[in-house]
Amino acid sequence: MMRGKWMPSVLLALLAATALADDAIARRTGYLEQLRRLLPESKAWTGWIEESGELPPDFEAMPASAALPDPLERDGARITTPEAWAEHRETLKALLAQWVIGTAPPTPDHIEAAVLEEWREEGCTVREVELRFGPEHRARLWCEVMVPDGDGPFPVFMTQHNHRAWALIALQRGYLACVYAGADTRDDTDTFLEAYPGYDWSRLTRRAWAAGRCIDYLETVPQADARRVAITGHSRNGKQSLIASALDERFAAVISSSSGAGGSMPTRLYSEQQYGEGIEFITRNFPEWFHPRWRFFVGHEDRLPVDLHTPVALSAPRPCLISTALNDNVDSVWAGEQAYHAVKPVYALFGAEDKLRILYRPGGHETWPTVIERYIDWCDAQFGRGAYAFPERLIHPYDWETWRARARTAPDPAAYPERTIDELMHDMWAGHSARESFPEYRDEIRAHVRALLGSPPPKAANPGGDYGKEPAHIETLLNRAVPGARLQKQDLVFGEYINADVYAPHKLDLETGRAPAVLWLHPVSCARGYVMGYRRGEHPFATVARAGFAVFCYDQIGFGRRIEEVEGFYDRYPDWSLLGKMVRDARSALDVLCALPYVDASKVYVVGYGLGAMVGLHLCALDDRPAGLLALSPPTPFRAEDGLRRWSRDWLLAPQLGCFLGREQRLPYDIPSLVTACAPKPVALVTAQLDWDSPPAHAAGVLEAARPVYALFDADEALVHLVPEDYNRFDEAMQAVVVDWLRRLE
Ligand code: GTR
Repeated sequence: MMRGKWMPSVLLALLAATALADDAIARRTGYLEQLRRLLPESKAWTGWIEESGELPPDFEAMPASAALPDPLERDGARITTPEAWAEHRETLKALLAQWVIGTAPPTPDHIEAAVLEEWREEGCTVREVELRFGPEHRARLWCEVMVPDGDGPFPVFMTQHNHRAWALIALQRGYLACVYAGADTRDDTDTFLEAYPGYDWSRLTRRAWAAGRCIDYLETVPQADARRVAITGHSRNGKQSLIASALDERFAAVISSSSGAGGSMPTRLYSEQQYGEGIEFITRNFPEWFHPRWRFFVGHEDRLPVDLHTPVALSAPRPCLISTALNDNVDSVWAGEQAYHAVKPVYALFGAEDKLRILYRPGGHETWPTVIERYIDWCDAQFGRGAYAFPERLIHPYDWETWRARARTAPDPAAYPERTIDELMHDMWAGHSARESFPEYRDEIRAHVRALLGSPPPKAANPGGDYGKEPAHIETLLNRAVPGARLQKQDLVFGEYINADVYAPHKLDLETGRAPAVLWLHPVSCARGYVMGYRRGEHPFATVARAGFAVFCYDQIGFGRRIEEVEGFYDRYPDWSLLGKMVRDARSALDVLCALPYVDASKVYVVGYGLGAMVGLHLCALDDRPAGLLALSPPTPFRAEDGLRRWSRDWLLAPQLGCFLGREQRLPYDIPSLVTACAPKPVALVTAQLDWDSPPAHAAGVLEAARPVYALFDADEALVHLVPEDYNRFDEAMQAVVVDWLRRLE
């Protein structure tokens, strides 16, 4: 009897499980088809998919998080001891291998070293060595060691073949220098593939693992202090240096030099939506560097179980210096600092907070001797060889509690009633539901917005001029010297001494023409401000200008030319907000833009992307001059999950809003309020289908909530939601969406 009952329930359970598994397969197949539709062709990737038969993971079943995963969180609990971390570290390593870098073999047992050549130079001996290891010693690695005269043992400075000149500086500083054939200029790591056929490691992982073989060898060299080995490399070699340090704890220090995407830049925070090098770019241009599985996450970056702050976390508590340049387009100052804050607690677990530092240098992606001397200062400081100071320098304000302690005024959520978005919209609108009373309604919203942007310091108008124009070398650094074909560019200075570039079609007569115009508000874009650091095709501002618009572009505070202006902002203006400053700058831009002789001031549109959309919404709510707003990847409602934290606490854009964290229902305005304050002007929200930062459903909700106000003006059609099948990027297809909307208004 038991049996009779038992059988059907097992069968049912089996059937249900099979149906679920089928659903998951169908979803995963769907993701793959969509990726193949959206992503530019990568033959290497397609080949891998065909060969391996792999499908993307079931994203729906993976936890989503816009914030960086906390390295100290395990199954919802927090790790509080070094012992627990040691265990968790292995899990993170395995996840990193699985999703991003592939798996490397264990340390080989026995390594053979044959000296190829040895010679004397000034105060040192130089030796070229061939290492052989692995099954039947089939794997091979060339390296060169430069040993200072004397007994040693000397600390070791290790880097890749192409950075030999860096090694010479280290030698000059008394290090045993070691360079190995794990670089584009000399790479022996293909021999590893033959020796270890069962591993799916990518090229950078092989190179990183090669560095460990050099330590194996150095452990046999009496003049080498194998307990004091530092590894470094630049850019792609910065990536491999971090991987080396993550994989092999014998590295006593690591310096990641402008390592960028797949290095120290987390994918969630440094991608195409931040004008950086996203997964799509890097896995297509350099298909061998990482595991092809990583490419599945384009458009689903928020599902990555480990992000690229993990190799730094895995280096804790060993010294790690993250070196970058302020205008380095391979990196992002903002994303780097966010990653730093995310990893710091791991170092804190060991009381080793000062072992993690960011080192800024001026300029772009390049390095020069001063920079390398600083790297060696860092090694000296860590190895007890010199008291070099590496004070913590952070550019973007981060610490909300400090802001709160200093601000003389801050909003009090208790002063406002608790309301859902619907209640908020309804209550505020209820008193004014006639066209004539709209200005009162709008003024009420404006008053709330102004109050939450903090107290602005004094301001007098600037009609614009050209004193202080961007000099040519800065234009070159920020990649905006040449306006490009069929365009002309005017440089000017506006507001509080801010540089702007106006791009216009070359046929527009600047004295007699009258063109519609666009105020362009860029997203988080550290290295180059309004110009993309990485791009496919044309720049958005150029596309729009070619379509017949005068496009007013400038770097917002904290980006491009103005990167350092954000540092210490709240020391200077404790009661104001960065968002308030950004809106002020945008309004000053309108002062000048609307007065340009070749601009039709009745046709000035605002186009903002990401952060720029946030600024644009506030600008248009406060200022009557724009004729319309297009917001790409707009902010989600503050009342939505995680809608407030990013703007207010993770990054002090509007710290006043942070007072409402956990009490969002008391906010006296929300994103739909901003839209309604623009009524009846056209407002378009553009959210790519795969935009996890600004999901289409939220934008749809915002417009829905705003519709009753627009209906009063019979302007329902002015509110538009565009949802291209895409991920969050501003490529030419997305630019066409923008141009199309602008043209329709024309
Ligand atoms: C770039 C790549 C960067 C960086 C750089 C380099 O093209 O996009 O991530 O690795 O190469 O290594 O110089």
